[in-house]
Amino acid sequence: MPPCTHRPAAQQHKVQDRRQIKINAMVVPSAAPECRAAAAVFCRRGIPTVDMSAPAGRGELSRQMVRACAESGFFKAVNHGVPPRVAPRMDAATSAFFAQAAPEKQLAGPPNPLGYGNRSIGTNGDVGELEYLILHTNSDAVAHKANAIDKKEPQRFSQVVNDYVEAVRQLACKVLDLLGEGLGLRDPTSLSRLITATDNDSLIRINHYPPSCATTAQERHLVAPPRCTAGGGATNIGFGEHTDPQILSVLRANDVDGLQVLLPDAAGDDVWLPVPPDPSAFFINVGDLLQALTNGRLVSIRHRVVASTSKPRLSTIYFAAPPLHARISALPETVTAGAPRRYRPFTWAEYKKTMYTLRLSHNRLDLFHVGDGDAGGGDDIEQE
Ligand SMILES: O=C(O)CCC(=O)C(=O)O
Repeated sequence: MPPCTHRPAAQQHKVQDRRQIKINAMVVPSAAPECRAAAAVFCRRGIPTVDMSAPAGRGELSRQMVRACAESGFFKAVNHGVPPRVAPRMDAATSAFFAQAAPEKQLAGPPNPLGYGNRSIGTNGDVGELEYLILHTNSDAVAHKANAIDKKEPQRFSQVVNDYVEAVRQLACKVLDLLGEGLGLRDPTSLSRLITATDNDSLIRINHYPPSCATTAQERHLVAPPRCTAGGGATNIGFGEHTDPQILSVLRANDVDGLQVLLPDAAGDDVWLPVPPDPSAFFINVGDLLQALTNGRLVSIRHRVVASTSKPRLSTIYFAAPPLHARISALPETVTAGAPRRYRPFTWAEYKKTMYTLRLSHNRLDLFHVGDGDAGGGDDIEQE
């Protein structure tokens, strides 16, 4: 096994929509871990990295982005334009929250699904080595929750979160508009308009992984035997494998590693690839809804977090979502005779409801596949 890959037990995720494309044609290479064999191209060229300042022009930027999202569902955005003080302020405010004693933090819980949670993820038995805070990005919702999160200065906490949300929303919109252009959409802003609708359902999630469940660095780069994970897991799981259900996720973390993405190697077998941390960058994940909207052309990326060694990992993820009533259906430009419609139309509310009945690792989109013979044309995005 090469040092930068973990082969998942029994290759259990041969999902129907899994891309067959190998990782190639990546953009600006960034530092990659040592790698001997599997997923060698990814390892050799580094993770797909996109320079948002568009040194080669906007057209080339949108092509690079579509390629990264079609091949791996994931890229690292550099020169992203997020003001430099926004993220450190958010880190300081959320670190102060997590530094409190447990009874203080519990005042912001339980996660139903918003609020403070510890180890338990969702209501179907998933657990991870982390504590977290989930907030709706609506400023009224932030202000309401801030009273339990920062009892001394709730308004200051709200301001920090609102500034962060605004900055990452702008980044997400820029990415979606560029993807819209690269996909040749008649209205390239149709994707970003879903997440700027006043009643959008976007969330912000802050994960804090304490350094309690230690593996050695060597173990993390090999197949890590479990040390403190019960139940025969192959590694110490901080956050179990899953795809993000929304449209797009914008992830930023401190300089502690742990994030891994699942991608096929040269033989077509899925392997876990560690993503080197970079607090100056944002990592963009395609979510399930974007896969459905693009009729599978862009693929949602399966990822997980493996518990780290000596330092706590702090990550903040903005999940860009449409309004609950938004109807999700393949965009007409993505449906052709050769690429018939893959998913039946559904609302985000319906998708969320289904998601809440399933384990984290479930491939939820498979439940929305159209059967043979009922694949019609694509629809325009509608918000009912
Ligand atoms: O904490 C991380 O780096 C990623 C966590 C994640 O995938 C999630 O919260 O959905």
